[in-house]
This record gives sequence, C-alpha cells and structure tokens, in this order.
Amino acid sequence: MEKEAKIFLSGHAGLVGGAIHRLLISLGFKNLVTRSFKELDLRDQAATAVFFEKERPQYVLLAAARAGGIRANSTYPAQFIYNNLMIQTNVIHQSYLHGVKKLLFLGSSCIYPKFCPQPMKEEYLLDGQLEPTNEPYAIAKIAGIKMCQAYNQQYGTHFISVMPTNLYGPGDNFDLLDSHVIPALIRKLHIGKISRAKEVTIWGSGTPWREFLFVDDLANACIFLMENYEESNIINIGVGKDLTINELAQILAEVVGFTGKLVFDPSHPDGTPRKLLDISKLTGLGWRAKTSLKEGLALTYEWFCRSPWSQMETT
Ligand code: GFB
Repeated sequence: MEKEAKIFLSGHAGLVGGAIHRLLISLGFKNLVTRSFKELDLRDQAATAVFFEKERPQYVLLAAARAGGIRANSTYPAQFIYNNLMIQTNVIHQSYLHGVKKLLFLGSSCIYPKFCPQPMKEEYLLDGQLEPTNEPYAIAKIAGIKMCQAYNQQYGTHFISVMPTNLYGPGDNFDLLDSHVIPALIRKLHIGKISRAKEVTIWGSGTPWREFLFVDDLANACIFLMENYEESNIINIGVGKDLTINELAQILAEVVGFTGKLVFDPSHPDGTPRKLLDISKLTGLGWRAKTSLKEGLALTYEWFCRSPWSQMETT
C-alpha cells in the first residue's frame, strides 16, 4: 500500500481497529478514512453505499465487528450474528462495487470445530461441529470468509481473510461480565488487590487451553499480510503457544500484584477445550509475533491503570 493511498479502516475505535490505526499512523500513512459508529452505522446498507460513493477508498481494513467473551456470546447470540453479518456484508459488497484494490477481513479462531485436531490448520475449517457458546458469531465470521472467497472467484476481487487467535491489549473492553478472559481477570484481580480480598473467582474449571496474541502484534501481521498475501484461502495469526486458564490466572495475579487465593467456579462454561492455531503458513511468509505474553500483559495492565476502567471501583 502506497503511503498516500486512501485506506478505510472500519472499527478504528475498537481493540483491533485501534491498534491498526496506531500502526498505520506510525508508519506514515497519510490518507486514512475512519468513521465513528455515530457518524456511520455500517449495518445500514444505504448509508454504507453513500459513504463508499463519496469516499471511494482504495484499500479496506474490515475491523468493525460485534465481539465479546464467552458470556457475551451466549447472552446476546442474536446481536452477534445480526451485527456481524450486516456490517461485513455491506462493507464487502460496497468494496466490490467501488473497485477497492484489496480488502482484509478479520475472522476468529472460533471458526474451527470445537474438537479440532491441534494445532488447528487452515484446512480444518468446516470439518466438524462448532463450539455452541459462540456458534452464531462463528457462523457470521464463516459467512464473511465465504463471501470474500466467492467475490474473488466470481468478480476477481482481492479480498483476504485472516484468522487471529484470542487477542488482548490496550483499548480492550474490561467489562466484568461481557469481556474476554484477560481484561476480565485484570479488572477482577485489580479490585481484589485494592480491596484486599482474600480470594478472586475465576470462571470455569481453569483447564481449557488458550493462545493469546498482543493486539499490536496482530496489527503488524495485518499490514504485513496486506502487503505479502494474495490467496483467497484463510491464514491464521497466532503465537503458536498456549497455556491453561489456571496458568494464565497465576501469571496475571503476579502482574497485577494480587496475593490472595484463586478460586474456580465450575458453574460457568469452559467453552472449547483447546484452540491453538497452526501458524506455519504465516511463519513461512516470514512473520512472527514480537511481544511475549508477560510483556503484553504488563503493558495491558499499565494501560488499564491509566484508563477510566481502573477508577470505576474507587468512585
Ligand atoms: O476469553 P473468553 O471469554 O473466550 O474465555 P473464549 C476463555 C476462558 O476463560 C473460558 C474462562 O474457559 C472462560 O470460562 N474464564 C475464567 C473467563 N474467568 C473468566 C472471566 O472472568 N471472564 C471470561 N470472559 N472468561 C471467545 C468466543 O471464546 O473467544 C468468541 O466466545 C471469540 O466468539 C473469542 O472467538 C476470541 O476463548 O472461550
């Protein structure tokens, strides 16, 4: 992508879009187009068409999405399938109609079957039943992948689909109920530390395995793939290593400085037992994540402490 190219970054206020935005600015891209949700509701077909007609972006990074943790996915399945299908359908179709040179669609590792062989290779997509706690979200993301592939096949577009593993970092949602495990535990452990609680509760059994990628590394991989990846086939983005939720909670307690007990509550669902991505396709192209889990968690906790999220319990 040329530094002067007009790039539409959708979802720039979110975790992923925010990281891509920071990176594009630091790399010297000068012609970025962004819209807040209030300015443009991408679920609205007519409004999205008017926006594309006016702006005519050359490149599109589709980071706008309705995302959340295991509880949010199970509680709001209708919002997860509707919002994601509408946003991605409108943006992908308008990108085709307006001759966008290249589009990047962000999927998720939850598109793979619940009991997928590990590590999960790109070709395992649609090989088995999905994890029920996030099936509507996964189905929407799979529809996005298939839409990109269908448009490439029929219309000769250059739409790529990337599958990141579980993400975390500055700008995350630290809601206690609807967030992903890392922001939820950071906030719970922080509250535990300042209130000198004897214990903090972790949902589930602590036995599921998860892989975590720092969001600034994801942003870096997205720009790398915009410049170095042309295939219609999906490509995984991860670190190639995972750990149990129990191990993660111990590390987070250390990072946050919580010295009490960690108690597991098995009345909450565990979700998929393991989802480690096979990243050989990506490393074969020469890309690797730079941030270790400990560094990334420390940076995220620093950001949390400076953000309004950390003030909520003291006010
Ligand atoms: O991050 P998380 O919500 O998403 O949960 P998934 C990961 C694991 O951490 C689950 C456990 O086994 C949770 O039960 N966990 C422990 C907690 N304590 C907590 C807590 O306080 N909050 C949360 N949220 N989890 C999501 C999908 O699955 O992953 C999405 O639902 C998406 O669709 C996303 O794919 C990346 O990894 O289970």
